[in-house]
Amino acid sequence: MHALHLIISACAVASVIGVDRNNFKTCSESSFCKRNRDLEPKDSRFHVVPGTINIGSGRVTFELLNDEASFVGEVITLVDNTARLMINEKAPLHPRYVVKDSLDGEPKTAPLKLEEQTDASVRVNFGSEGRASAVIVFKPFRVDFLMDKEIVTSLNSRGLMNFEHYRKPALVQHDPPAPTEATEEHHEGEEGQENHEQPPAEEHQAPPEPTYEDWTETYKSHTDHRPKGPSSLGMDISFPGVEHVYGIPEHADSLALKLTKGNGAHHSEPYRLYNLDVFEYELNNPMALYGSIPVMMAHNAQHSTSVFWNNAAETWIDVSNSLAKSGILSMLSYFHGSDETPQIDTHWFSESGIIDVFVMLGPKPHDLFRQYAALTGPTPLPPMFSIAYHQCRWNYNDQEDVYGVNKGYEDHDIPVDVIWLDIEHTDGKKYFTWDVAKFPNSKEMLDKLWSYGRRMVTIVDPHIKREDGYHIHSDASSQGLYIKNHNGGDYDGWCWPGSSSWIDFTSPDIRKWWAEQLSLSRYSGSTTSLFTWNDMNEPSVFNGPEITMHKDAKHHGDWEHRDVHNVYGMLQPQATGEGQVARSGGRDRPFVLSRAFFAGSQRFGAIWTGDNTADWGHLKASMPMLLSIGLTGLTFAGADVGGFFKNPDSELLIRWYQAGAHQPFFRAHAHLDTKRREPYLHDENVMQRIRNAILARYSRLPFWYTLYYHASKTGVPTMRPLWVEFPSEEATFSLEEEYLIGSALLAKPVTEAGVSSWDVYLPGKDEVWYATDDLSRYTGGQTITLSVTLDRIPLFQRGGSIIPTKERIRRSTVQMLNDPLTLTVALNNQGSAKGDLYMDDETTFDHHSGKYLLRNFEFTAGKFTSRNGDTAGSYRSESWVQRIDVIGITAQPATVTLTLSNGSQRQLAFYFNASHSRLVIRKPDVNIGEDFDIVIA
Ligand code: NBV
Repeated sequence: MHALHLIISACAVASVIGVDRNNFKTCSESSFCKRNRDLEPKDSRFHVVPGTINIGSGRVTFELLNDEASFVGEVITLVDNTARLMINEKAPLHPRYVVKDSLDGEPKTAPLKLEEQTDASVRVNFGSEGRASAVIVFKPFRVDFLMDKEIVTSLNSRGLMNFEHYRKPALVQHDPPAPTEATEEHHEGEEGQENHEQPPAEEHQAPPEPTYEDWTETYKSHTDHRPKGPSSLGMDISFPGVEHVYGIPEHADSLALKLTKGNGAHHSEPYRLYNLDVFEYELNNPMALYGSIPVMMAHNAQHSTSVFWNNAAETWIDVSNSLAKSGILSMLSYFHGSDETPQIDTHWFSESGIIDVFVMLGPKPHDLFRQYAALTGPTPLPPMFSIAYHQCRWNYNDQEDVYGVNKGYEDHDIPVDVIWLDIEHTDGKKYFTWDVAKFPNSKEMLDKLWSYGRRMVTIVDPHIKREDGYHIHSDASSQGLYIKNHNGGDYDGWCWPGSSSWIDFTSPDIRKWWAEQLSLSRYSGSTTSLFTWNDMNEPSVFNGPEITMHKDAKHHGDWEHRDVHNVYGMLQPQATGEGQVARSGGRDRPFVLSRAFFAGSQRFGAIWTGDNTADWGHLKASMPMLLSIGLTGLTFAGADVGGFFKNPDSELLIRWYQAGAHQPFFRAHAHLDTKRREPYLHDENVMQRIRNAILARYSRLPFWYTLYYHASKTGVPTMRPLWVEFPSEEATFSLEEEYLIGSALLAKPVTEAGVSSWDVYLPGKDEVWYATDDLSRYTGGQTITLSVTLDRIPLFQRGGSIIPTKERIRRSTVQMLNDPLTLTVALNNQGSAKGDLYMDDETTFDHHSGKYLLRNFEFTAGKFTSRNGDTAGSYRSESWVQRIDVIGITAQPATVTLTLSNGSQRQLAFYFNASHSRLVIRKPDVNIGEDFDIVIA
């Protein structure tokens, strides 16, 4: 056993050969995937049982039949133009898993109005201002959702719905193959009772039931005992009138999803959602990665719609396109004019659970963010330090090494907020411990960092070393906190510490226990300036099938790992964050970074895109990857700056810092085998460029923080594809290398070597864009060719926006709290602009009880105003407005007059630069919390 594991982990660490596709299933190697994918569009086998339609308040229920079993269906109408379709077996042989952890509470139902009921269909109206309707067609069964009388989403219109009801093992069941070496090893020490159901004797007399496949399934040396038999389900979902769909991360692929089936298919495999630790993942690939968010957005110039497939089992999604056939449309011709509409057809199938689909009807991208946040929760406001710059490495060797890194930043006047420790800081990979030879006094180290305003993050993975005397293992084994194998013993697999077991985070009680491990008394050597990184939580199991857990492992509530796989990883950061909050007596906001994620993960911290590679392709891929993840609710996301594997040359490293500084989560990280590459280790000119990128992040932190504030209110991502802000501009629909930060900044980081010019599309015919460095003015609706040097970060401020910054160079955000503010006003074609600023104490939950401040800024007709944007906010900031820059102003003013809310007035000094069309208003020196006006005459 050990030899095998050593080989696997050695490969995982040492080889540099790219992804080993042999470790991961293709669709045809996964029996349920193949069964579902092979289905051909046809009239659905499912139909609504006549007389079973029941229209209640906020829901329509019905029974469905196929040739084999009965099902119950519900269309639930929810507030804000959202609906849910749930289909389960009527009397399943075993309960079927319904995912609850993704949701931020029970979705709020909305009343519905019956519009029409016939023998063939029922149509109900719901949502805001009666704009949304659902039509349930009985035979063949399909459900259409309409917004403003247009069909925007059709479910089962291609008849691909499938629902493998649980059944007793059929007579034709093959015997499970003899356990192989690996499976025996995996379960070594256990009694080999096969406790999955065997057909009772009398069943043998009955006619054989149809069988889908063998009950058990083997993959390589692994046997999935699948005691309940096949249980997959699927449904087709079409988006009429749409040619672009987005989302379903995590894939290292384009932002606009590619076709996977039919004419023009780019990929031969469906997109796969199954949280996996993929060593050296490949780009342009629909293979599964570390996280899964089963949410897809469909967009055209008129409307945006999205669907959330709330299922945590292994899921695959085919994407194809078609022209909607007149036959289908004619059935619904009472809504439709045209009979030739392009559409995207998708086909979703999962291994177990139920059909549970939320449909969000928009109709605009911003509506979708709000609608999805109402279901799964928004990103809570992160503490300020966590959106600043992080320095990580596998590994900082010891306390002295950490001090050296701190000193490197100090000596070169480069801000950094957090230094990270990877797995080697522990005593033998036992999380919540320290290797005391290397870290003899962790508290002293943490306090020393804190004296510079710097925090630390340590890694805590979900696999627990099975070692006697290790307190976490002792508790977990004696109190039954581990996931079980299919025979009921503790699941025992191989990971960094060697033989390990995995905490069962699906149990609320076990999460509570885990949270207690974060307390200062349990986590010895920790302080309140220590935060957490949850890695390997897909979970990664070196000797498991596809490097993850066996699907027949058992969780709390007797659910199989198969049912919960994709949500498991999210529940670890949830428990970890709860522990950090409890540790501070409920005062401080938590910070946890997780590698695995699922729908709803945004509630529990940040994620990153895992083990990327230091090459230009991976830098480029970080943009669409982060955009997809952000579109589906998880805006607090980043990619390892510099690339995890291999050594970046200095040009790539500079470009990566420039990109990372303009992405939502900004952390440099590197593999154990790479050369040290902290910014201060490079030549002066390289170091200065990296430093400038980091400074660009720090100066705009007030702006980023305000964007995170908006994300916390409405779910809107901080990093946005251009079409989110320019929804009717088709030229933006496939752009993925450039993006907006909020709605005011457009970034297109350089992602190629040796370039001296860089093409940037600036959206909006009526818009003006200003390069943030030389203030050149460009009109929108065109592609410009920008000349770039290694110093230049292509970044544009949108005319009509006002951006707050803090310009003093500091060690960390702690020292910046009360620093003065600069406001940059970029004028649009009408000579006006708007913006806002959110502030609070940056660390605690006091903003929940009103301790925050929101300012609204406006510039119009030569007058700048600052007004309270939320009178409920009572935070008093010590920050002052030190400068106001007005960009795009053509005439030199004669006077600039400040008027305070008490009526007192003062002339302000100013400076006008005609060639840059820039007016600098000096020292208004007004507290940021005050109302004031400035008139330029
Ligand atoms: O803990 C070591 C690494 C970590 O540095 C990296 O960021 C994770 O994605 N970890 C994976 C395990 C091993 C990777 C080869």
